[in-house]
Amino acid sequence: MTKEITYLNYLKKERLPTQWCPGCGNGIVLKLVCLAMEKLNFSQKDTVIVSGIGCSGRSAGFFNLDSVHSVHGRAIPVAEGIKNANENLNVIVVSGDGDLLGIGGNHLLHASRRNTNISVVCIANSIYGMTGGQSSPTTEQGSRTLTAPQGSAETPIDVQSFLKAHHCYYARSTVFHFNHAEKCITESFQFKGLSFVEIKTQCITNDGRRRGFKNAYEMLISYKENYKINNKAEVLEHNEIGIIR
Ligand SMILES: Cc1ncc(C[n+]2csc(CCOP(=O)(O)OP(=O)(O)O)c2C)c(N)n1
Ligand SMILES: [Mg+2]
Repeated sequence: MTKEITYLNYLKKERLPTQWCPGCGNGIVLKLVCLAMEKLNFSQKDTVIVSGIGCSGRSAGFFNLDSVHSVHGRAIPVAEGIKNANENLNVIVVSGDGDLLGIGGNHLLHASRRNTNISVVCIANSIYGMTGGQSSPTTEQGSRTLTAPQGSAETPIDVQSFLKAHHCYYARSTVFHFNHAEKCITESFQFKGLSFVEIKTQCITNDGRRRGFKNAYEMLISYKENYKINNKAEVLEHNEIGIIR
């Protein structure tokens, strides 16, 4: 018997291709989220997507589900409100690193204390992509950005410790490690409590080109070279991807 729902059913096909730049990793993350929903047989009726503002914040508009394109930094409290109003819904946030960890960072911090049963997928492209490539909370130390032409002086934010302290789920992966990323997201959707999955992904237009990458493929390969999988870690090192248990 053929399955009724395939991952493509979770997308508004008439809105494809997306308006994102050629080489953008956001589409890979959309596919990962759809595959995880398909694997868990999420019904379209009972699933809601919430995004904030940014290139990645446009994600909500591509899902063939009830969705909210909310305010900058406020995707998590909007998602919590939806979940509190109807606990039977699968409530998923898909948004950017600047949105969730910069302007929205305080909401993540305090949502972790409530440990509401929502899933957050963070598209971590290490810059504010939409506004031209300013440093974001996930910018690597030494990385050149629009606002740090000599290289960022700061270390990237590490949210795993407070999420772990509040018994939330944290995983990190990259768009290069496609199967690993799918596993991280699928498990996060099954977790009863707040889950946060950080997916490292490339922005060739406003980040890669400034740092000397010729194309998005080169950026993808850099994830292969720079990140090692460790799914048994209690704490992920800077160069590790995995699931914290
Ligand atoms: C209150 C408010 N402040 C600032 C902005 C400008 N702004 C739009 S998108 C964005 C950054 C988004 O970065 P990120 O969440 O990393 O998304 P990306 O574009 O990188 O996918 C900013 C600062 C805004 N729209 N609203
Ligand atoms: Mg970003």
